[in-house]
Amino acid sequence: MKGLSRRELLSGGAAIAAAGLLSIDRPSRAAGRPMLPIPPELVADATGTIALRAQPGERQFLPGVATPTYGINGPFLGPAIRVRRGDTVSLKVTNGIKEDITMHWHGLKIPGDVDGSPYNVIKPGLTWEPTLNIDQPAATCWFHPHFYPTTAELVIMGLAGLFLIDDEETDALGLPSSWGVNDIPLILQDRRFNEDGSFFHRFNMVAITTGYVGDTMLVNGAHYPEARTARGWLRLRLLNGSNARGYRLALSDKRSMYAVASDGGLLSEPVEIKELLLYGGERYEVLVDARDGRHFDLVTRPVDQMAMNLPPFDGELGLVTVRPDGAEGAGALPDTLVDLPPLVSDLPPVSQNLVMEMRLDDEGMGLLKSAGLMKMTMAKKTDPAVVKAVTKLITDGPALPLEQQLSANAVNGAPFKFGAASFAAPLDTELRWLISEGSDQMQHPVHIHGCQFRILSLDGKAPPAHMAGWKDVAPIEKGGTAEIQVRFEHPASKDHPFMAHCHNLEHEDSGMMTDFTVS
Ligand SMILES: [Cu+2]
Repeated sequence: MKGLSRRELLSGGAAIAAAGLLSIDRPSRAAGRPMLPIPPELVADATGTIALRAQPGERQFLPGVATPTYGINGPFLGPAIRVRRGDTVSLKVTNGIKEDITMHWHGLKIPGDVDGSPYNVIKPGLTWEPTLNIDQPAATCWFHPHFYPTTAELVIMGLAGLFLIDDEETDALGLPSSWGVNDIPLILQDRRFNEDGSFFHRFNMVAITTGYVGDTMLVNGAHYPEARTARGWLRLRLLNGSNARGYRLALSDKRSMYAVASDGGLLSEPVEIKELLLYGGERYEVLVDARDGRHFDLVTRPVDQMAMNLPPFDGELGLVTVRPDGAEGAGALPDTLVDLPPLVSDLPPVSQNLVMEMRLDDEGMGLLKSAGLMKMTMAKKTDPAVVKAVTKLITDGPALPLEQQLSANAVNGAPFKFGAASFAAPLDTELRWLISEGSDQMQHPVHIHGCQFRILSLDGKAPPAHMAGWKDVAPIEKGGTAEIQVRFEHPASKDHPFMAHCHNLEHEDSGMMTDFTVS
């Protein structure tokens, strides 16, 4: 087994700490646990400009181990960009690392030429300056590179940040809004470390099948941190910024969460939930009643996703401890939120199918099966020998030749190809699209650029209430389907098309992506 266990890292850490090598960036600590890092808010300057710089860095995620990283305006992850509906902002994105990147504004309704797709390449040392007209409801969006085919690795290294949109309607609701005090961003990511402390990443047969399988959770770039918050109602802004892992989130003391917003903005009314499935790329805002001041953990429970129940994900796992022991914060749970436009009753028939397709999954699944993974999953009991064998496949399986990687997965019968402009969609028209998958049964959180859509049905049934608002990710799994109502309000040309792709970043980087024009 190549990867070090956490215990090995911890014991190794003691020796390195004793040697005095502690001058590197690390989340601040209280009583042995890191404090939850809060990404700094970044608003436009007096000229309407927001400057971002992707740069290399180093961070200590686990005691005594330095990990080379990328970050945006810092060593790991990025700031929380904050704009208002109606703003025009000029982004200046400088590439300070030694490889090509792009910067995609995930969830923003903007034209294809400023979208930051694989077509908006920023070469090392250069600056990209798109102007964004913000005209959509308040939402928790995010940004990350979308360079093909290295998005997965760039995100693992740390390039990602939040992109918050405010508007008057939301201001008037009196939601908890004190950043880092009772309005708490939580970026969930899993990682695995090599022996030298660097992030593990390898495009092998397991990666193109299951996507990245980490064994260490980071929240805002800290492992199992503690958040000291206000007492009262808390607003948790949840982002699944993981490459491939889905979460089954709950609170450790079984208290309720009240979903108030999905990917693209507020719901019509709060939805009480005890568990929240959070797929790759998705965001939800939930309110939690912490008026009692008692601490609790945000936990994830075992998910029904291939290879994602290896330890420590084989039981309930604490992600962050919330200690609401500060002064009483302002804000409460409203009875109602916003008037969502009703779904269109005379929607036309399906005009576009998006079929996620896996071409080497039999091979990948075969490897996992012979290592005993399916049997262990069915038995719902962790077997150390199987864990060891599967972990060896994850860490030691040989990297695929690039040509094989790029043809491993596909959408609508073809792996992604630059310049294909695979289909065209009409501007300003309500459309019905159908998202499905081939015979692979795997999980595909499908993301569509340039829009916020509504899920009409999941597997033929109405979506749960918390998924009935604005979405830009439609998760399908186990041969499932998602029917959506979508409208494009901005153009995308053949030179700068919109993308539709699986947000499992290893699937995306191995061809499960297509592009389309809007005019
Ligand atoms: Cu996928």
